[in-house]
Amino acid sequence: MINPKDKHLPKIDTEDAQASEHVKMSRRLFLGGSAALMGAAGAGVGASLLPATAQAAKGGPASAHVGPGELDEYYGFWSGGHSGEVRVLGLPSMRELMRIPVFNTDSATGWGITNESKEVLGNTGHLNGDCHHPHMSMTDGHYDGKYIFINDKANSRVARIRGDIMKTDKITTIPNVQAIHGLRVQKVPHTKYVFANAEFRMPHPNDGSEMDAIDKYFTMFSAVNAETMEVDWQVIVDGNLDNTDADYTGKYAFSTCYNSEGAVDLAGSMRAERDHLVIFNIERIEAAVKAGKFTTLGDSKVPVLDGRKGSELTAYVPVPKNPHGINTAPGGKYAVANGKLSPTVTVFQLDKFDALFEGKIKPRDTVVAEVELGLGPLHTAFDGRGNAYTTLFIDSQVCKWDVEKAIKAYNGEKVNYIVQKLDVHYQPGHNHTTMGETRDADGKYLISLQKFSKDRFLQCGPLHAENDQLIDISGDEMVLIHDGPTYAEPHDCMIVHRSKVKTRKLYDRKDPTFASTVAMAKADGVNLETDNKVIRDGNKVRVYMTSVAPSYGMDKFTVKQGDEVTVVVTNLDQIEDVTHGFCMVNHGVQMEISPQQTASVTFVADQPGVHWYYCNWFCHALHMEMRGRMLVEKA
Ligand code: RUQ
Ligand code: CUA
Ligand code: CA
Repeated sequence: MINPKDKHLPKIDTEDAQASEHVKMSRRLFLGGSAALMGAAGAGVGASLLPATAQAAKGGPASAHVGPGELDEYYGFWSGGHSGEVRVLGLPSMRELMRIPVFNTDSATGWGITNESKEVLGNTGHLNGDCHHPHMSMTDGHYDGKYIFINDKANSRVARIRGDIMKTDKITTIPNVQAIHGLRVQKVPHTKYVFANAEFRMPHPNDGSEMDAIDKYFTMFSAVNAETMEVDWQVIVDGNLDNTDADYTGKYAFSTCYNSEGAVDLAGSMRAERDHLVIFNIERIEAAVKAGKFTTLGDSKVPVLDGRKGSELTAYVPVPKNPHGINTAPGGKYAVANGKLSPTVTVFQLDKFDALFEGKIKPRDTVVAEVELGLGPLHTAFDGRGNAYTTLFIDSQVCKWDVEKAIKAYNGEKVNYIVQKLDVHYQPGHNHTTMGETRDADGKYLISLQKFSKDRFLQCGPLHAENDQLIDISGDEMVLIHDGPTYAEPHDCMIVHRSKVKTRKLYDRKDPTFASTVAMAKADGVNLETDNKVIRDGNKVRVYMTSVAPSYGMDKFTVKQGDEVTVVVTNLDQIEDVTHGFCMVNHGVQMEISPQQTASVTFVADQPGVHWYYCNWFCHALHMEMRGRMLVEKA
């Protein structure tokens, strides 16, 4: 086994390996230190941070170390897979900064427990989720910081997270499909649509009358409106849908299909040597919707168009074999489909799609290279300098290759398009470069997300952590600089320069996330900012209280056994980071109330007696004393 460290660090001629290690270390520390000083002199947020690479200004690879009190240069948004959440990391330190509950319940924040979160979650009754693909909204191919979207394969949903407060604010269930997998945003002119692939083919109508008429099954490509979060249209396709991406003109989106066979079993879905990429012509689809050339399915009102083979709304390009990821290069000249069961990647030249839809060229004429990289290519990322980085699942490697040289080699020239292969540990799926899915790809870091960690960390029972590895790609060679254990399962991530993310420190009192609660208070004649009041409405009781560290505005209230009690807390603190909580002991309720936020929770007071409530977010030296009593009178 090759040690990647030996391969890529500059050779130092000494017999004492430890001494050379020491030389490298101190040089790194020296560079880090001087960069820190420069950062301090340059001052201000956005000034460059310590080991800001370009192979750490040629002194060796960058360090993932970000010193105490120093800020990271990038935000990483990590899919939490079947944990159902999204995680926010800082890069290069890989420190976990925040968790954003989405398709899960979260005890700390009360997500799935509070009325405000239940309103977002809807009443699907699903407490689980399986998210894969987080992507930030864009304007003209640049991240705009406004939203982050994520799919839920488990319950066929798409969620939106607000960039300013980092909370989920909308969740949409996609009708008439099963298992939303691939998700990407329209990059240009701005994110009007979020494209969502439904993976599994199914009967229509799916009314229980038939299981085995599988030739009648189909699935659909959906366009979710980024602002309304309604589905604007759906397109029926041949085969199934795996991953998706969009171009930089706003005209096309395209998805891979691994099951062109339409099989329902494993062997069947591997029968064909080629499956396909399906290209969606957005202008034509929008025109067809406008002209009323659509149907609807079931109870849903969403326009459904037929994009199966022969339709002028789509084009199908054969691609070997069970292709998985599809990735558009920054700037949008090329997109790369990753072969999975074929050792190849297929390179499409996107400006040929117009000619394809005009019937001037054949589907395969859009392919400008199809070259071998290694076993199990799954996803590709780009550095903005003409290099692509493809994960090889079976080889446990990242392959760096030169796109223009690959095209030359495909055309018969004798050039070596493979630049380097780096071992990763072990079995990579997605990878992602800093800013790499936008026009602003800066080629500093690559994240490789491994499905297995095996022996890399202390073990914690049979269930292992996964391993997210940080690689410095700023120089001629990739150098592994950090191993990051993660909990199930970061399918995918994206890395956004911190200048693109602008978050609030306090809630705006007009924040729409608690607008319904504000409206309820208004109807009760309650001023949330001043009043501490109990309102009785039949057997429904609404308890309104304020909070200022270290006390609630109300230290006791009385209800009757069997009442449905809604506690509404408004945090009047104006100080950054002073979040309060509300927990009613033995009632299964708990929530976060951040500064200037209103949050509410409803429960049944079914146990007579005195019940304590307390603040469970540490807020003050007298945090333990921040508590009160509810008396439940026997019915
Ligand atoms: S997929 S490991 Cu769910 Cu994005 Cu490729
Ligand atoms: Cu308020 Cu702890
Ligand atoms: Ca197949």
